[in-house]
Amino acid sequence: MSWVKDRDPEQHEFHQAVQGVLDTIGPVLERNPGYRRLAVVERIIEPERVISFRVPWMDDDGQVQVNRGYRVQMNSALGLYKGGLRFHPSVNLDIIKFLAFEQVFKNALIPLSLGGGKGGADFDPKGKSEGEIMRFCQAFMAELYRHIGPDTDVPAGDIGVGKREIGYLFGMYKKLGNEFTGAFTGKGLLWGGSLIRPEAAGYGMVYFAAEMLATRGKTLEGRRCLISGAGDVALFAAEKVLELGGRVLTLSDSTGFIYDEQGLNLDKMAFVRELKNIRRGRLAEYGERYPDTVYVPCDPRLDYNPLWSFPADCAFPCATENEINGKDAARILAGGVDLVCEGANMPSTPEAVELFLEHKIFYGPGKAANAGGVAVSGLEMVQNSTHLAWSREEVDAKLKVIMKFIHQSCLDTACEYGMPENYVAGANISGFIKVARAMVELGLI
Ligand code: NDP
Ligand code: 2IT
Repeated sequence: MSWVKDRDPEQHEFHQAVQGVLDTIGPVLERNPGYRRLAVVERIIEPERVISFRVPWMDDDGQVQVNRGYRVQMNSALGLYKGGLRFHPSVNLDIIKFLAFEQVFKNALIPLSLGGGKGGADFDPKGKSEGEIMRFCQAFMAELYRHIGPDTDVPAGDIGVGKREIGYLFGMYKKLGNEFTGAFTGKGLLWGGSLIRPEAAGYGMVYFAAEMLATRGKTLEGRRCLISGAGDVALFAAEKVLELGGRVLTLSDSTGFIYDEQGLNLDKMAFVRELKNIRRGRLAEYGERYPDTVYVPCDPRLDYNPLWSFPADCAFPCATENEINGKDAARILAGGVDLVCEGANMPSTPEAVELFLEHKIFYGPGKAANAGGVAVSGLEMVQNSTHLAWSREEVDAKLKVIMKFIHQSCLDTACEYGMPENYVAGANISGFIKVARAMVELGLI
């Protein structure tokens, strides 16, 4: 870690992600002493390639704006670079490196051969016109197109990049290359997308939670669930929780959260979808539409998020990194939660993770629990390369099988390495072993 920190002292999220993995892979290094001489760990930590570029574009007033774009091609030992693009003002090299690092291990857990990468820009899509979004996406792709391709690097969405942005990005890629290839996933259904891709991370996360509960003969039926976020991952997770008989009490966006003691139902979900996806509004409107609910605006003076303080059985963080700190974790436990499953990437701080592990609750780390998104991206690539389009039922059935497989490998690996039911160790060790073995077999490249 001191080597990692000395090289890039400012990259705190990246350090956190690396530390999380290093904390658990000691037993693998003991069993494979040769990995030290081959510097396998150092090579996994160092990105294969970092691309950083200028994105100049013109806003609606004719003013030229300049943003920064990134693609971190982290590791291609298992396959082409695969991972999403994030457009958010907080994006910097640190954030993209942490996400790319997590993606390598996540992709290694799914039963498809995919390497890992991540990209994005410090562009804020909020408040931008349709024309500005399109011009930004085109300007971003004017550079990124030369670094990606269906056999090299296949991006997808993440925060701030949904079907609309992927449309403009893919459209520009197609024009520049004069080729219609599967160089993106999360595409629209008319132009090569897969059914269930938008749902996949949220549905898959809930399937993972159901698998964890099933190990002790439990189900989601009647369970009170706290969910953060109101994007694709959160809303499809909420939909699946409802389908499996659970109760959804909360949702949040970047301005605040709602607590609905009666629980959301399909009508309320339809309202939120229209509000967030079509009108791109704020959850405060939910509080106005359903007066029996509580809307709590974000309070930057608080060092905890009151969303996590309500009595509940499950917590599903689906918004962003480090959204659950040690204080939140203590409140989650005090409220009776016995299952935390992560839709977001690295949403729990190290202090929170430590508390969850210490209390031996069900804890599904993001790199295992939210892998359904990239897994269905992989299925989209299979459909593209065979020119087939599978039905909803077919894709959903495959997603379920994949989540069951990931859950079982985490469980088996954790057991094999003497840490039964520790999904953090299970996920990190399973992913690490697969990538490390491939790197050794491919030689020093
Ligand atoms: P979206 O952009 O669709 O939604 C993100 C949601 O989180 C929005 O409700 C947003 O609020 C809120 N949010 C974002 N940043 C912050 C912040 N800094 N503070 C508070 N709230 C915030 O993204 P996704 O649903 O796709 O992604 C959510 C998480 O899931 C991310 O961690 C992502 O990396 C991860 N993930 C995504 C996958 C995918 O395929 N999309 C797959 C696996 C994981 P607002 O509505 O105000 O913008
Ligand atoms: O974090 C993630 O796994 C994603 N944003 C999805 C990546 C993908 O390539 O589908």
